[in-house]
Amino acid sequence: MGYMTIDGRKVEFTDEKNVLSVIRKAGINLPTLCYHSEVSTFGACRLCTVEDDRGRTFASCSEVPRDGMVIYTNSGRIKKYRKLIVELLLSAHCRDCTTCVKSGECVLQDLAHRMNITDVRFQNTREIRPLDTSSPSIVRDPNKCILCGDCVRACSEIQGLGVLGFAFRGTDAMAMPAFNKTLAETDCVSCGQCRIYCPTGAISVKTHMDEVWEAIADPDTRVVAQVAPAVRVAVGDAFGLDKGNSVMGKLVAVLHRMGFDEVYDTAFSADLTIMEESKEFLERLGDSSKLPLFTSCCPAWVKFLCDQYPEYKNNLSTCRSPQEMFSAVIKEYYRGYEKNQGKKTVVVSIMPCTAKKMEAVRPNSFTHGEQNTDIVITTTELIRMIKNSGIEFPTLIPEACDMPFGFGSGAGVIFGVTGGVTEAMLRRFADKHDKATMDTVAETGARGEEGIKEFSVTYKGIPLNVCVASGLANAQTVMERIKSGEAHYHIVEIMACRRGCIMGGGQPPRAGDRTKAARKDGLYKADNVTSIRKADENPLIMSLYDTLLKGKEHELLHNDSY
Ligand code: HC0
Ligand code: SF4
Repeated sequence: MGYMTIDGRKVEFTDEKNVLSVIRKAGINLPTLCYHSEVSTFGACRLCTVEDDRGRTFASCSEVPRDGMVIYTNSGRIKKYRKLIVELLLSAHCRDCTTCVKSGECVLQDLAHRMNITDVRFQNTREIRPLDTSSPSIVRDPNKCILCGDCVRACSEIQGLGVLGFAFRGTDAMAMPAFNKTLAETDCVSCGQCRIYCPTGAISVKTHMDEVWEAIADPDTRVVAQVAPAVRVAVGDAFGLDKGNSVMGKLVAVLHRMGFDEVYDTAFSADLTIMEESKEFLERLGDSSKLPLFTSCCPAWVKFLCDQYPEYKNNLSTCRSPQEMFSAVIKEYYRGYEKNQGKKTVVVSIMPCTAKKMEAVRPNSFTHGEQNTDIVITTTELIRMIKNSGIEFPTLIPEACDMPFGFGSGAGVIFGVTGGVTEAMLRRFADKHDKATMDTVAETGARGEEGIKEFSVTYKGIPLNVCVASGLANAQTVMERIKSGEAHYHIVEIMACRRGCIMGGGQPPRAGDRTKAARKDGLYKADNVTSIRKADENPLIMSLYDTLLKGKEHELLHNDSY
């Protein structure tokens, strides 16, 4: 603990790891392009440079706070210096701001505006490079790379993959895959965390908004939407509503107004997943085979396991993800003229996730040769489409989902946060459904922010070891421990994104600690106000098993292979 003087005001510091954090705590939003608290400090952009009372300038992200320091964050010299840095970055940057996918969210654009840069004095001499559009989920535009290294550190430190690195030297330098490979030729899992960390348009979501508008405009097409759990807690913020509060009812209303014929909640098929996955687990437990059971709803994790640990493929649950189960069920429902009345059905899935775009085109996401999910759009694309429609989102009166698949239990809703799938499964195993039982399940150890959680529960007298992890670097640690025989689990839940889908690669980027906590709390609150909190008590799921699913459980709800 100590004190420093920042711009003439005395500020206390405690365990802040650098001067930048103390400055921000003091309410000064010092700009940065390469600083993120969850990855290592790089110190490359120098925008957080400050001056001390002896005239020394230094990057505040790389300086440890010391008692008695006197810091100036906005002296004339520093302001000039900072403006020059942004100007130099802009001089080597493609400046098609009006048509850039990142327009309005770009940190560089925002800084240029903040610093009143209306003219760039230097000429761009970099040659124009081709875009990498090989990935089904993300696009890399080397002309917008500012070498901050954020994507490189996110991919290697959080995801443990290291798909991106620095290549070439001097003015030719850029962040890209090794050996000039395209993203499709690497071990990229499409999680989109590089896009979340990228401050400019150098890495962006591959968008599919036009395809959705086209389907809506076609009178011979029935357009059906499913909305993932984590989307509802990330949209309100973009329209000035409270951070993290679920806006599911308003989303249903706006999608109807935009022209969708039917709107459903992916929490419904998350309930289906729980029914199938818990049944599968009990079968494996019964004959002690293919344990631990690995969850299979996160496609980035599934790809990671198949690429890096193929010897464990058989341990993956055969369950399709809720996205794929729902789409297969909707397509089956409208198969046959009596139901479809000659109209083609297009399923649009609205996800917090870039990897879901990859999952939708995976060979095992087809039923009877037809792709289950036709179009996947991310939360960010949905927000843009709502703005495009001109509908005033905050004033909308909430609406309910359509029937016959219009209700998901609270168990399905919490899928969007790390530990949610496990908690939903443990609820399924519980005999009772009263609040006290639900509270007991919530306290078993599945909840919480830690990247790796381990705990034991007892099912019918059998002790079960459970592991819940998020972030692929953590998944790697878990896998190595299983491989070496150090850890023995029965159930392992992995989500590729830290904290789960609420922090997916398709969510609005640059979520600070407050936003992260609000999204998580928002999902638990939405669960709390749902009258049915166990998947096996969802009456719509029960009737589906007696009707449309009869004899078709495997073909519609499971993957034959990975
Ligand atoms: Fe998720 Fe899902 S919880 S992966 O993050 O299981 O994207 O929100 O929709 O499919 O339900 C994403 C979120 C989903 C699926 C569900 C699962
Ligand atoms: Fe997608 Fe969720 Fe997996 Fe992230 S954790 S890759 S958002 S499914």
